[in-house]
Amino acid sequence: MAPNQDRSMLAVFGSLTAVAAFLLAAVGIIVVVNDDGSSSTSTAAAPVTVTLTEFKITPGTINMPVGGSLDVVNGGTMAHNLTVTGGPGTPDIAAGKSATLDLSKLSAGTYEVTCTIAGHAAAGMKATLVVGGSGSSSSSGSSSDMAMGSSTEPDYQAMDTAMQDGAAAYLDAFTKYGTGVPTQGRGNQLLEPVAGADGYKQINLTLSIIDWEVEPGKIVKAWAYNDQVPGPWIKVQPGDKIRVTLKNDSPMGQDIHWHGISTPFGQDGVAPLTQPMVEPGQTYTYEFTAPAEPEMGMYHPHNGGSISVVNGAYGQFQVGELPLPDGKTVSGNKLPDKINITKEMPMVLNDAGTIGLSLNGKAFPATDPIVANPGDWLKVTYHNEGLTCHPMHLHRVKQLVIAKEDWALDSPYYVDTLTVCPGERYTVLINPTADETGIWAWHCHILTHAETDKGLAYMVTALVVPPPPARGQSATPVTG
Ligand SMILES: [Cu+2]
Repeated sequence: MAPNQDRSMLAVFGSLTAVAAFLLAAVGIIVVVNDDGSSSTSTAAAPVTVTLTEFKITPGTINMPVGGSLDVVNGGTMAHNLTVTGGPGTPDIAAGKSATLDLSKLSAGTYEVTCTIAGHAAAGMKATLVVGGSGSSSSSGSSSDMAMGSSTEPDYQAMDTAMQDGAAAYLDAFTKYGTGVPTQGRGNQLLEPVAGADGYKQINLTLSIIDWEVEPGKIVKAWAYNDQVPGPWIKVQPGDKIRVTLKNDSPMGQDIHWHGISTPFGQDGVAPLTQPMVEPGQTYTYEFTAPAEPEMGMYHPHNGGSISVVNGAYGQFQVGELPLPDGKTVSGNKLPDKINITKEMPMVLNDAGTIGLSLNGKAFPATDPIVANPGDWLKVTYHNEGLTCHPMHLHRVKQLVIAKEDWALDSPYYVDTLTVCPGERYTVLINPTADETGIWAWHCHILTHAETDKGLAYMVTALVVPPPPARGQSATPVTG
């Protein structure tokens, strides 16, 4: 990674567009190689191929003749199935595998097809199946996702314009407000309870379905603790006596699991295994003593989590502060004898449900940039509350991984990309230097988690190290 201070965010955005253009060019042509080695363009109709990915069924409208079958390919990274609502379906298909779905018994008509694995249809895995319609081959329906294939030539210039407009709006909002493009609602509000007369620190959590603005103008039904996505960032100290009162204002049975936090069995929050179900309208109280050593956990429902968690019911639960690698040497770099953290924050990843691909409950351009001055020590804990892994890439400024979940690493290590899978937490330190000023893109490197044909999107934020230098002009356009 060569230092390249001229590379501003917009230049980076431009290169992402080029990647997108390449992907589009790559999927526009379908060539069938015949047995004799010759090739021809495909015109055959059956069986029709359907591709499953996170979280989309392609094409969005599947046209199939009466008596036909579907070739269902799992092109994603986790198991999926394809099921006609009220009708036949495939078994769960492992990533990279395929299955044939015999639909010869279906009469002409229009059907809904989904992946029936919990949460996947809600996350977008729904499509329309037209049997015996006028179309003899499949065509792309509602899909606007650039990597998903389209029979028409994409408008690359419109994509470039959208990319630049979106990035400009983000930078403009940051200049004006110090935030992403403003939206209603803010998650991760710090909740540091104080002990009452009986020595307990009381925490009140109400779970309900609220309107949540994920990105400007996009309001979804979120399952939220105390009207926040993520829910309040709860911070207590080792050995604290904790009392949490849960009020269930949601429509299904609840519990709270303290993921990664050492609690007695009866407080683990797994109904009906460790406690009775907290029915809608009911209140339930947890009481436990926080562990004696620091732990970095999260809290979320266990019962019905495939619905409520991806829809926003999650938060950081922190016991004390994990130890820092004071004075250690990492890859030849001696760390200070006393590291002073200037700012700490959770970064909660999600990719499904009503919230969808997001960082801390917001999608770009509503994601707030994170500011760190040269010499600052920023401490960020990633939590993955979604359904798939995310390689989180920060440009130029390295991330020092100091802890995996509750355990400080004996040998911390530097990364520029850190993959965080469901249920995992990693804590990283970020310490920009004076020659690392800039507005650095910070995003999931699964490109369709960071961009659409409308420009940057979803799991993208920025690390701002003031003062950002002027935007570079190092790339000379070549014509002819
Ligand atoms: Cu991702």
